[in-house]
Amino acid sequence: MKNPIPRPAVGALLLLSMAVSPAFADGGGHHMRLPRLNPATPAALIGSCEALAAQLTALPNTAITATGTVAAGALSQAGQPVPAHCLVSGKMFERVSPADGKTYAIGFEMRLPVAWNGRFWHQGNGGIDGSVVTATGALGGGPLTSALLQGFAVLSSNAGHTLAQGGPAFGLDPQARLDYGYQAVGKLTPMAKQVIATAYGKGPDRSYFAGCSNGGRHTLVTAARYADEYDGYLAGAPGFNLPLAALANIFGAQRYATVATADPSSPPGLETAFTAAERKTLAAAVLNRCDALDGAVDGLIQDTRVCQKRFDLMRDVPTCTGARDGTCLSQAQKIAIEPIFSGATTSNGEPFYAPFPYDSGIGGGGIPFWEFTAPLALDSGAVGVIFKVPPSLQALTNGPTFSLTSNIDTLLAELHATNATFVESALSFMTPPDATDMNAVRRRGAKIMVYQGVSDPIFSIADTEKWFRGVDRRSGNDADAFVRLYPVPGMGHCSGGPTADQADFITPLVNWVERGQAPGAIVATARGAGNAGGVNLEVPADWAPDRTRPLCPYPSVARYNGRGDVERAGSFSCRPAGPSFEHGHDKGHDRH
Ligand SMILES: [Ca+2]
Repeated sequence: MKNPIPRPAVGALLLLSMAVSPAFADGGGHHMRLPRLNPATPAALIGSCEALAAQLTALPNTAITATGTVAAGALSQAGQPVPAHCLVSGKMFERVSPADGKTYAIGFEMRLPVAWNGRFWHQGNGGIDGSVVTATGALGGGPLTSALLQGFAVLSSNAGHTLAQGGPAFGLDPQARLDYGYQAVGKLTPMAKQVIATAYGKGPDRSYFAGCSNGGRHTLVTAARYADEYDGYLAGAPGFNLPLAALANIFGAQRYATVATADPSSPPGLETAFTAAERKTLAAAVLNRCDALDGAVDGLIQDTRVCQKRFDLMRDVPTCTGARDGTCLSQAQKIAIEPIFSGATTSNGEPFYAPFPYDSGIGGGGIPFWEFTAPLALDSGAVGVIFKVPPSLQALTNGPTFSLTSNIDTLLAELHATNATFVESALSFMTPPDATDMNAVRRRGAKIMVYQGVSDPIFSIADTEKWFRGVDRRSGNDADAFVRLYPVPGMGHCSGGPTADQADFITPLVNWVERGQAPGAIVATARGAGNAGGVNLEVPADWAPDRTRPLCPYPSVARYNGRGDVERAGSFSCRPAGPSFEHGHDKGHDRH
């Protein structure tokens, strides 16, 4: 159902070719066939891994520090042994910072399968980077597969700094900020392709970029900045507005602090504002109002956008008449919490980040970290030291005080600011330069797949949906030809929550890029007891442990067919959704 909508001039031909043909219209309204990219072809590693080091001495600005063979089965993923590969470690652009005297470099590793599938996979990592995470190309909770398992050559990097040198303190060095934002990717990409060409006798036939959270941000930033270099993008929970989302999380902490019953600056003080029992009470109230909208009372809300119209925090959650006991929210709590969901604003009511939808995962186990710990321990350092101009040393030495007492309007202005030292603002170096203009990706014949938890508490699915609609507009209503967004009901940030979150996005992406097979619904499995990829303890006890659901491409949603086993994806179909989230819940968040 997500094939291109037939257009009159080419309708009949299009219908015949829909199964294999990606699209026909460009953004200017001209009908044109988007390029079809040829499938990658396999190759084998030439010679020994150990001998490779001697062949890589002439790489510009690069030092290879180690190469070594990793035997088959030394790593495992998704319960499967990873095939034999060559591990190449190195660093690029090593330098001493004039700002802080520390040594910086873009550290990386590449894992090159002996039996290679002809493809390059650039793994974007999460958080504030700073670690060379093992280059397996795995995504999501309990992944079914990984890029390395499938035979990709995989690159992972620290994006230009090491956490061991002081966490967010790298933000004091202007170049380290830019490398983290986008420049490390720009420097690593040609190096990695050259390593691959040396190792296999040919460069990658097809190149992919993927990651979740900040890795999803890297993915969409790369799509915007380096569209000539990649053919496929897989973005999980893309924090493409990361500086604004981080500030929105600080805004949330300041709201929670108004109703905390213990010192909000030290754990678990902030959480006393909205306890685990109270979050479960809210989730139950949302389910009570919205679970049946999709035809199945099953603990999942597929019709997120209609739910936002139906659910009312003030009306649908009991208001405490006496002391708080977990089964109600006080009027003061409701007033404190509502703006966190309706979307962070400046002091005069101007929205600066998206609203967050009410969903079944609000009571999930990953929520308190993002809502109560992160604003004081992560967002403080990110906003205060890495993003804003000028940086604030208080954010390094006392994150809680920084986040709980800083003026939101001032911080927002500082995310946009530059000075003589920091010549690029956070909103420039961290975000895609023009996020909804993905036409260079489209014209190349490349494809973008995005997935995100509806209950993600740090990057809002509403922000990503708005991005998708923007991409659609900017491409002449042609987003279907090259972008898919898969909301995952109940899922928190990247994985987990009361949800079915185990799915393979890699295979459908490759099939779309290289075979023109546009993806429709993707089946996701709940990771209940016995799951080989890693059990998710939040799968409700009354679900089949291996419950399956179709993940439906936005804007369609999964609806129960009215018959068939409610535990099986086959009993659901992707259907048009109700009115959009914003149309039904319009509080002015769609401003540009
Ligand atoms: Ca339901």
